[in-house]
This record gives sequence, C-alpha cells and structure tokens, in this order.
Amino acid sequence: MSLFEEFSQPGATEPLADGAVVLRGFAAPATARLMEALRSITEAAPFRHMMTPGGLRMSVEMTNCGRVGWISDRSGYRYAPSDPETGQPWPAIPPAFLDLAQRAAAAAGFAGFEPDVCLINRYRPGAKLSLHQDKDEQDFRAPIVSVSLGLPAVFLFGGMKRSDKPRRIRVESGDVAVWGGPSRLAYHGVAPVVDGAHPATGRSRINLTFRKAL
Ligand code: MD3
Ligand code: FE
Repeated sequence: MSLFEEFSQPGATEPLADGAVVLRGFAAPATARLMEALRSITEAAPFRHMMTPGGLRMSVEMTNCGRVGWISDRSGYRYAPSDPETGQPWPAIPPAFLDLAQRAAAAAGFAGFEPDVCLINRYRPGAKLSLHQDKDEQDFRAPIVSVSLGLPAVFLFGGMKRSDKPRRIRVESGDVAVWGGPSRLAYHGVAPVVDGAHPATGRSRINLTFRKAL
C-alpha cells in the first residue's frame, strides 16, 4: 500500500467485492439538503431504540420513511406500514433522499433502482450494529444503498457465512456504499462509533439505507 492509499479520495469509486462499491464523497454536496429532510421525518417519526426478538435494546436508534418501515420487537423483525410508536404511516421518502439514492445506484451499475423504504440509523458514540444479513426484503435483485453522514465509522464486511472474517472499511460523512448482486446477502455490521463531533450531525453518525422491501 502506498503512503497515500489509507486516505479516501473524494470522487473515487472503490470496488469492494462483486456487486459492492463505495462512492467516496458522493453524498457530500447534498449533506445540508439530506439533514433538513431528515429533520422533518424525525418530527413525525422520532428516533427510538428498538428491541431485538431476544429482548435486548439495540444501541442504534432507528426510524424510517417510505411505504413501509423496518421494525423489530419481541415478536420478530419485519416491515410494517405504520410506525408502532405513533400508529401513523411512516413519512414519505423525501425527493432529496430518492434523488440521491437513485443517482448512487446508477453510478454503481444499478440503473432503475426504486427503493420503497429508507431505514435511518443514528449512532451515538459507542453504538454499534452486530454482524447480520439484510434478508427481510422480498426481492434480493435490488441493491441496498447506504449513505453515511456525520461521525466516521468502520463497516464490517464479511462473507456469506457468519464465521467468515469481516474486512474493515472506514467510511466518512458523504460516502455512499452500494451492495448488490452477489454481495447483497453478505454478512455485515458496524464497529462501535468513536466519540467526536461533526459539523453536520454533532456527536452522532447517521446512516440512510435505501431498500426495495416489497
Ligand atoms: C448490505 N446499516 O441498517 S449498511 C442496516 O451503517 C445496516 O447503519 C449499516 O447494515 C449502517 O441493516 C449500513 C452497511 C452494509 C455493509 C455491508 C453489506 C450493508 C450491506 C453487505 C451486504 C448487504
Ligand atoms: Fe444491514
């Protein structure tokens, strides 16, 4: 590795695996628009800690926008058309979110991506996401588009078995990752977020994951 390769280059397209790519800084120009749209979503559907089916409180706080939203509680994981906290339908995916997700998918080779849900994760310092697969969706031909905002994080990108040793991929605010094709069902997670401050988000990391669930 050269002295410089450990720094990510804005505009770079980094292939991670077959069907998986990181678009460095792709969302950076849209940061203010995305954060403004996020504020109206969380006014209607506030962040909350969900409960795993095993009864553990997740360290990540979540909310959703779209036709359905991903939820977890004592009875399991699923997509639900309304927010269990308010009884209301989830807010619609804002145009700024949809535009960014569709442009990123196309740049990664997945033209025509039509997400119907955006799961929004907030990581306060110390929050993490254990290794898992995203398999609650109906159609695995569509990719997942993941937008990182605020504090940096380390993605854990594993293989098709939980026991495959994950690679560590550092992501920064504005980076967009697209996971499709043979990588769609890879195990993945997020290492505990390190404390710090970011002008866009304060002491937190926000991740938007766009999916086609239905
Ligand atoms: C998908 N969120 O919400 S996707 C999730 O940073 C989730 O909050 C991550 O995993 C986060 O389910 C962003 C990161 C990711 C990494 C590798 C993958 C998603 C992947 C490999 C295959 C499919
Ligand atoms: Fe995931």
